[in-house]
Amino acid sequence: MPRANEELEELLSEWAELLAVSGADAFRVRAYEKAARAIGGEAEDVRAFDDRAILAIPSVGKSMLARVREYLDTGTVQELEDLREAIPGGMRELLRIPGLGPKKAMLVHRELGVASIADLQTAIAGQKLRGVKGLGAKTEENLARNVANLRATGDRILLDAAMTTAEAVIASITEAVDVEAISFAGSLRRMRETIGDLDVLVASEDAGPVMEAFCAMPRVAEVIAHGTTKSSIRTRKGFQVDLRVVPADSWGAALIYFTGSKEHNIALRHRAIERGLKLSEWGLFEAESGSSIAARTEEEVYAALDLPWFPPTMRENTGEIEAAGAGTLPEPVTVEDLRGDLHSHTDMTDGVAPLERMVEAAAARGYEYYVITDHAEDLAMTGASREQMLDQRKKIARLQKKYPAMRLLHGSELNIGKDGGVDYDPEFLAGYDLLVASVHSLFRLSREETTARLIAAMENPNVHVVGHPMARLIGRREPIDCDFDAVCGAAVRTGTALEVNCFPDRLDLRDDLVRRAVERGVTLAIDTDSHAPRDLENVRYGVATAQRGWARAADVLNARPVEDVLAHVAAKRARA
Ligand code: DGT
Ligand code: CA
Ligand code: CA
Ligand code: ZN
Repeated sequence: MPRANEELEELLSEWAELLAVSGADAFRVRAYEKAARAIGGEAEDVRAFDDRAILAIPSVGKSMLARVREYLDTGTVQELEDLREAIPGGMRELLRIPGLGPKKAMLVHRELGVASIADLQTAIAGQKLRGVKGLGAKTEENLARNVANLRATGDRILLDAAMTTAEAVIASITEAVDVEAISFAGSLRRMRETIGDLDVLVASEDAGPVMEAFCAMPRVAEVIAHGTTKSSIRTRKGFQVDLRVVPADSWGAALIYFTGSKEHNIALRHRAIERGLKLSEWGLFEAESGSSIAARTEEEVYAALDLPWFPPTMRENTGEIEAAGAGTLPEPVTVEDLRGDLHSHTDMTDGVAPLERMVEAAAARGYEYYVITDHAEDLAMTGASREQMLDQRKKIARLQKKYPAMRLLHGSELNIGKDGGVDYDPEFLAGYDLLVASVHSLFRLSREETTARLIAAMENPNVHVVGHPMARLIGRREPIDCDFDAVCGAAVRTGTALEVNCFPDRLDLRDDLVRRAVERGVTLAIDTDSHAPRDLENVRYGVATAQRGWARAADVLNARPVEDVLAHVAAKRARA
């Protein structure tokens, strides 16, 4: 059964949004948002929690407990159902548009009858918004641009949302029927940063019951196609899922085919033809006689083409087949290679969980070290004062005694200013074990200014890792513009690591930039930037992104022992 945490997070965020569009006060909306984040960020399945354990989750009080209980007992909450009835379904999607808050969404709904993004586009095209009191032509132009932006990536979904759905689909099928093998395939298995549709592959001699179970899942909103070995559905969240059933005999060939990429498949097929063979989703065959050479496992099929097995993250036909042939394909970094995390937050700044809970979650992963890097003072509204930081350092020292096998390090996430300067002063910074520095403002400076800004930050002996270096938010904010090769050059020269941030809406550096950085000898840090215990599990997305960029364990700072990480910091400070 899927964890109740994600379901509750989704339910409470929907609730918060519906409250917002219905004009509830901001304090109430915030309470639902905070509870949603805290429950989603809880590492254990709340289904197994008693009332006391639920109340121990940050931001969950008595009234929220009652709603959580009602959901766990009945599968829904009546009060939310009433809100759903009262507010048109499309209103929620309007809130996805940057620049259209709940107040403006209500305004266009009341004045123009707009109840979906499509309605809004029609209203914008007809220049109707500028006539509404409180909006104007400027707002209309901004919204037009933001809607267009949203459409550009809006049809693809983020990796973690796709993964959560795929895992739930697989659980539903395997609970209902026995199958010989089941896997997600397509771009999800390759861990692209966004996913068009979800592909699930099943090996079974009896496809009928699998199809039935798939189309009857509670999350299905619409059956797009129901065939004998292929079906497609759309979930209530609007995700399309394609399912295929193949015989176990051709599992390996089918998995290669449906994992793709299409370009990787095409290159494989050419390689087969060169060898007098024919490759399809059914297997690898002799072209003349049609007799089968290999089909049962991926390894067999690749081996018959004189190739090693490729991790799905490296199947984009960007040179992997040639490199494998030449014996130069790198062995990519894995989740197991990581020994610690260099970037994490607590509720002292904008995290949802206290220090103790974050450290407990890191220890549960078996990490050898964990760096707490709450936001520094220059970050408006959020950053911590020096007193708070020093107080946290004492708490960490006390907590360290409880964790003899894991080294706790005190850091901070500094803010890179316009000219590359950072928070605090050199004396205060010298008191930290390790420092991350990130761009959190002024995202649209010129290419020259941005390049100089990043390089200046890296020249600072107290900047050891650049956090989410391109500052992008997938589908919401473009990367900052810089001369990336110059940035890599400075990273190598100054001994600064560049982060691969694991947050599913960041994945920054993104895959192609990882590849360029690795080629230039840059040291990477694969960090979760966790704001909740559950976020630590995002390592799999960051590691996949690093694999897509062909990074090896040797390229990754936090795949090294703690002594090496501290030596990296000391080496940089010694140059000053
Ligand atoms: P997406 O869904 O846009 O994120 O990307 P994919 O890669 O999941 O693409 P999708 O769902 O259209 O197809 C799943 C896999 O099936 C794809 O990765 C490779 C295979 N495939 C689909 N169409 C073709 C094709 O025309 N030729 C070949 N060789 N393979 C194909
Ligand atoms: Ca797909
Ligand atoms: Ca598909
Ligand atoms: Zn952070």
